[in-house]
Amino acid sequence: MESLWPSVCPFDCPDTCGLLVKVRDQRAVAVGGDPGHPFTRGFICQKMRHYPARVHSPARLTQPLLRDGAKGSGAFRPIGWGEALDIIERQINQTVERHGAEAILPYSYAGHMGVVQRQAGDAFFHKLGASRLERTICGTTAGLGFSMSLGRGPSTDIESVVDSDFIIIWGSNTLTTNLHAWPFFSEARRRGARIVVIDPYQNRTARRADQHLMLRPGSDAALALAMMQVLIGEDLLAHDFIARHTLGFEQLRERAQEWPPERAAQVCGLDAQEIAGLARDYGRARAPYIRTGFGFARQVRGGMAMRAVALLPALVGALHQPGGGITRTTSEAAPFNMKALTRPDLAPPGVRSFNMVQLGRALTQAQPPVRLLYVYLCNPAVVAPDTSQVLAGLMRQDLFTVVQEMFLTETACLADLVLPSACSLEMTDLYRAYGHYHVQMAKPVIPPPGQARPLLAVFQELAGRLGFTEPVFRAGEEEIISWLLRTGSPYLEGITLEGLASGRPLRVNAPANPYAAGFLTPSGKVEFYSQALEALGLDPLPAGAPSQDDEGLGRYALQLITPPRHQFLNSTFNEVPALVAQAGPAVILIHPRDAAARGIADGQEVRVFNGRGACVLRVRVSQETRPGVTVAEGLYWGRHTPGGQGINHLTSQDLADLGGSCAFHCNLVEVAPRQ
Ligand SMILES: Nc1nc2c(c(=O)[nH]1)N[C@H]1C(S)=C(S)[C@@H](COP(=O)(O)OP(=O)(O)OC[C@H]3O[C@@H](n4cnc5c(=O)[nH]c(N)nc54)[C@H](O)[C@@H]3O)O[C@H]1N2
Ligand SMILES: Nc1nc2c(c(=O)[nH]1)N[C@H]1C(S)=C(S)[C@@H](COP(=O)(O)OP(=O)(O)OC[C@H]3O[C@@H](n4cnc5c(=O)[nH]c(N)nc54)[C@H](O)[C@@H]3O)O[C@H]1N2
Ligand SMILES: [Mo]
Repeated sequence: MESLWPSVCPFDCPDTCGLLVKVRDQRAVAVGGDPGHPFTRGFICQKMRHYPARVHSPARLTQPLLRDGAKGSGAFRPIGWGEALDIIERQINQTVERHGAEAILPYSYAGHMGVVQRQAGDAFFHKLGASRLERTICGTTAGLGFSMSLGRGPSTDIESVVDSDFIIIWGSNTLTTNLHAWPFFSEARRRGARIVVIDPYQNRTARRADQHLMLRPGSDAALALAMMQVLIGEDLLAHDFIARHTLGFEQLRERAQEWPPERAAQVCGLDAQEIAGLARDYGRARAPYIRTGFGFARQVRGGMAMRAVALLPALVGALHQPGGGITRTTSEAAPFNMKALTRPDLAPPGVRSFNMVQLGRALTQAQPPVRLLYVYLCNPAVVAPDTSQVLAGLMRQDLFTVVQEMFLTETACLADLVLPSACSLEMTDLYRAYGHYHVQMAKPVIPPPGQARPLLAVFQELAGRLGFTEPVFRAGEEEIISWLLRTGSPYLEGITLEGLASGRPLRVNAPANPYAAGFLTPSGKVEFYSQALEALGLDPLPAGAPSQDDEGLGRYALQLITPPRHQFLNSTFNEVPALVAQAGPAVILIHPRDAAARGIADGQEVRVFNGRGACVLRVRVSQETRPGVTVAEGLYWGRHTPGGQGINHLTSQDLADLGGSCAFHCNLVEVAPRQ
């Protein structure tokens, strides 16, 4: 007997697709798109078409595993849940007794985006008094930079962009990382819009655009300031909007004067005419729109770059034009009552915290040391920067590491205890998106394999053993979802547990134009001049200085960016052989001029290195990147690369200017033929 069930894609992608899962004999035999989903409209990415192979993979963990050999040897023996939980309970009690609760550190991110399971450990670690984790690895720099200009809250609805006549895709590889936005952009193009991509290399999206500005990584703020100069100098301004809704225009005018297109052209590696032309097209468009990716914010001055770009629509009044505007994230239109689940009030005051970008330092340098690391929904041995220091930390003999996972990832291989996890098709959860305005609930459609369990069940059992009695440690998923919906927010009015139980996507009450009612900045206006930044000792105006990898300056000549690969989702899907095969070998893209200068030929294996580490990749010599810039797409597990080392051996733990994210695309490296 076959049946078809609604579900939701659990992965960290703006699209949060509505799915239909075909189930036979308690197995998911096919996953497809739900045609009834207003944003994702019935098609899914290549990765998710392989979801059944991932869910039912022979490599899936089905039993708790205890290390049974040297650390990192990968030798484990299966044990029962009772024994596994006894061990964790004992480890926690011993650690607290001997070293205090702050010697415990949870480490989690976004392997599963359902709100309940993703946050299932928070209340537990708060109550325990464990060290706090700042979960900043992805979007906090982009978020803070953007909000310093336009404020918090949701941004332009991608569905409205069909009415735009000029679309800039700025530092986003939309066709790979936000696929379901493309039909809306295409529809705008069918109606006459032009699509411009601003990106250091010719990614999949740039190939389909009408124009591609291949700027140097880290130079976006200079480009935005030069555009401002042209808009102001040629009076392509929305005077009425500026007068009513912005703060600090006169100071901005002065700052922009410092950035004639000729100066920006030097910094960006572009032609001054090209920059002026872009500004004119943008300024003359009826409803210009910008899709901001995260790309240009993953730079050491990435917050400032995002802030500068976010100011452009205010100069031309695009924020009040149907079809125009700017999109960064939509998730703030679903402001769930997260505290009911995460219970920050349970944490003792003054507990120390670690930025997750700096896990390497936390595990090797923190005093007093971290003794018990509890990892879930994250694969830091691959995704965190400065891998060699992360690995040195995980190899410490006096560190006990628990990893809750679906697969023996590189992180799990370094654990002392591995717990098998259920996946999205096997648990109940609530989903919101960061690329559209729909929320949806999914219920289990198949049972978990073997002894795999949902995260919530595991943390609740541990809480019980430690004598934690708050309701959050007993409530079921649906009860928790009902708490999450109690917000009083007009956005969530009418969204009920009963409505969600249908399994259908429900649209939140985000206004058609999120900027119609003003801006959630301190002044209520768009802030060309930001007193909040000034108070932080930072430049109150957008600043054009480019980002650079100071550590490599003068030592390594090539910039390296490390954006997502089409076939993977961060490091996930490395466990699906068909997708690994499709992704092909881990490659570094290098311009013919740079290859020739180093005697490197297409297809050769090269050593890519800097002061932080090295890895071996296969070269693709190509004009798809610019001279001086190399590109390595994707987070391959180390074991899938020729030298066994992933790309994050080359990236830095230093934080970006605002919000504490990682400058994953700001690296200087050198490349040499493999010895
Ligand atoms: N297939 C697939 N989809 C994904 C992911 C994945 O790994 N694979 N990851 C998901 C996650 S977690 C996220 S956060 C999003 C990220 O989605 P994006 O925002 O698209 O990804 P980024 O890594 O930020 O890179 C976007 C683009 O920025 C460019 N870039 C790098 N540096 C600069 C710069 O200095 N200036 C400019 N203008 N561009 C620059 C890169 O070349 C890349 O083309 O995607 C999600 N979707
Ligand atoms: N060089 C470089 N590094 C990057 C990036 C980059 O662009 N360049 N991107 C960064 C970004 S944007 C992000 S968001 C981070 C992402 O970093 P992570 O959040 O660590 O993402 P994944 O690599 O997908 O790892 C998630 C893990 O969760 C597991 N998982 C999935 N579902 C479940 C589940 O239901 N239960 C349990 N227990 N586990 C599950 C998966 O098997 C996987 O191993 O990586 C960052 N790292
Ligand atoms: Mo991310």
